[in-house]
Amino acid sequence: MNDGIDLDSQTRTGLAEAWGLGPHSRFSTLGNGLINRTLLVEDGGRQRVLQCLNTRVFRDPAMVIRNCHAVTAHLGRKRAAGRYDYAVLELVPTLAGEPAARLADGAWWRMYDHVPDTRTFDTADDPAITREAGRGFASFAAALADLEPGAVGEVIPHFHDPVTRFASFRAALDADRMGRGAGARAECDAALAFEELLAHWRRLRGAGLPWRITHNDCKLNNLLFDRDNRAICVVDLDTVMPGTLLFDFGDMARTMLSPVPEDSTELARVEVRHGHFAALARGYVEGCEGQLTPLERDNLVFAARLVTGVIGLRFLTDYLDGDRYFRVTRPAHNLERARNQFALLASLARQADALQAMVPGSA
Ligand code: GN1
Ligand code: MG
Repeated sequence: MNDGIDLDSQTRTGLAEAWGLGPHSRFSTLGNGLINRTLLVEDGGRQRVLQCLNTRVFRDPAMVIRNCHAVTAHLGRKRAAGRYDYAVLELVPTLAGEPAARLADGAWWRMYDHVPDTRTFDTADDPAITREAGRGFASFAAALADLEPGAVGEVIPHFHDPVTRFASFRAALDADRMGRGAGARAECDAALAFEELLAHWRRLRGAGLPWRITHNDCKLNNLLFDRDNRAICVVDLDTVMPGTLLFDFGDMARTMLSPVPEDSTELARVEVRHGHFAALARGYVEGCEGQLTPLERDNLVFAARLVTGVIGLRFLTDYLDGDRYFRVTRPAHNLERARNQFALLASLARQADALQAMVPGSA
């Protein structure tokens, strides 16, 4: 098989045996996730998505698979009953009837049906896309509101927890194991300033911020669109676990409000676009179908700041640590990502009040 993809023959054989793939199946790379490896496999005219779970990040792969199964089954039932308007990812069981395959080298793989005729965006050019995305991700979380809480476990403890992420950054800066701290002085100073957001976060937790089942990776490119730019299907369900809607809204904001992607070095262009914020807030509030509480609604801009800052901290921490977590394609990639996110954080901070006033129903 010569499909130009770097996949060793043992893995090809293992996948073919697990799912009964034909000898002429072709593999290609799909998407641009920073953690898992995703492939498209074409087998006799059928397209499927294969994904290898990064088990350094997802320490309990069986829990990830169980969560995905619980979520897709729940959404599938809702869709069948006409209560969920979006397509639902379908896990394709192995020939042995398992939801995932564990190959001889220990790697965990699972297969999804490919949703045809769809595309993704890394940035939103048109506010109509931003509004669609806000509504799509909100509908996803709203549809999970009646999923039994115990059905979904915490796959990565403290994943978005800003207190833990800040502490990890401080530890990486103190250790400075690669000697990169001095060259990242300005970014480290921006990261240290993030601490001022923690007091408000603690207040929100104390004020009863609702804990729900959330997606936790609501980047714009985790939503499939059709050719008419309608949102079709939420993907990348690995981090679905207990959290707050603020985590989801924050990730949407950080990937839709700026005109350039999270690793762009064109910092002068990193600026919140008001039209996109208004579209996002509107789509999001619509998609939540009344489930958003006043406390959540009044903290949507705070959410954008919090998550943008947390992701900036994570990129910078990984840079200081020697790029061991996020996939990088150039030496200072994580530092550039951090710089970009801190520029966006500064823009959000400057405009916070004006933006929050655009949220429908905001106090
Ligand atoms: C990772 O793998 P991907 O690209 O979907 C990360 C997210 C970050 C994102 C930054 C499990 O998501 O939290 O926001 O990179 N996922 C995990 O692009 O850490
Ligand atoms: Mg992801």
